[in-house]
Amino acid sequence: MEMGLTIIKRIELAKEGNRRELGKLLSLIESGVKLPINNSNSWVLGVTGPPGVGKSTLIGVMVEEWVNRGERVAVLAVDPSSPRSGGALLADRMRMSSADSSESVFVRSLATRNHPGGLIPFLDPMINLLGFCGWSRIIIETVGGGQSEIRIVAFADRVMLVDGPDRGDIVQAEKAGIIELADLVVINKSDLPNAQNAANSIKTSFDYSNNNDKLVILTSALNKTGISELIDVVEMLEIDNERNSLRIKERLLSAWDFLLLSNPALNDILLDLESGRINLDEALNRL
Ligand SMILES: Nc1nc2c(ncn2[C@@H]2O[C@H](COP(=O)(O)OP(=O)(O)OP(=O)(O)O)[C@@H](O)[C@H]2O)c(=O)[nH]1
Ligand SMILES: [Mg+2]
Repeated sequence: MEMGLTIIKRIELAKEGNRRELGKLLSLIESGVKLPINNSNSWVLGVTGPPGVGKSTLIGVMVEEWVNRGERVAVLAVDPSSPRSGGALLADRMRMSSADSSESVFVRSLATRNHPGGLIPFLDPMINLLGFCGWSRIIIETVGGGQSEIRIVAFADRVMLVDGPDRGDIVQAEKAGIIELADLVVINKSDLPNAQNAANSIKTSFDYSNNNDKLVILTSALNKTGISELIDVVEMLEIDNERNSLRIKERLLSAWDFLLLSNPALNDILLDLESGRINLDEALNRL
């Protein structure tokens, strides 16, 4: 019971703003410990998009704006492609800003390679803990355009897709189905040529599809333009029912996959399938 006491004490400290304890609790969650916390009203924004479009930089300037508005912001950077461009970059940026604001920012990197079954089972408990500890804005950054990124952003109830001035990337996102989950599309690097054209052509393609309620916004994280407007828009987003049910379905599929992948009989069943001793139906029954 010593263990339980310690965890409760840790949660208390983390709630008082102790970041070390918060970090430890997040590690405990990653190692499979369930925390005795009931909280389901965290504010979460998922940010995704192709590598290098400026997601981390953009999140950094958004965080500054949020902190200026009195929010406490926690960022979960999932699989940062390099330590420099992921959590570390954000952490550096925050260290450069005033000590006061760094109290209001918490950044944590998460690597899927540490978790063969994926991060999915830990996201909800992490989000709950952060919300419980008073982090009023929680951001999840993921890189790429594959199934696992969709699965991760589905844990956010607001989703922002970031792209660059090159329209090719958005086509990938369309194929992967990320667009369906996104509430808004941000074309970052608006300081570069073609950004306005890219935004226009995306808007046009939305008008011809089922996406005409989706907003397209231009920002330059580098020059800090469009940031305040972007925050205004994100703050006003209403939870969309149709997108929400898509997200909930993704969460259920994730949980289902995890259950399957963590079944202790899985390896034996796979071997039996391979050797032809059983068929798929029999495998399902055994699972
Ligand atoms: N010109 C310009 N460059 C930018 C802008 N925002 C970010 N960059 C640059 O783009 C590069 C990638 O930025 P990151 O913020 O690391 O991009 P990311 O999307 O987080 O990258 P990954 O996490 O690796 O996918 C860096 O060199 C940034 O300085 C912008 O608004 N304009
Ligand atoms: Mg990044």
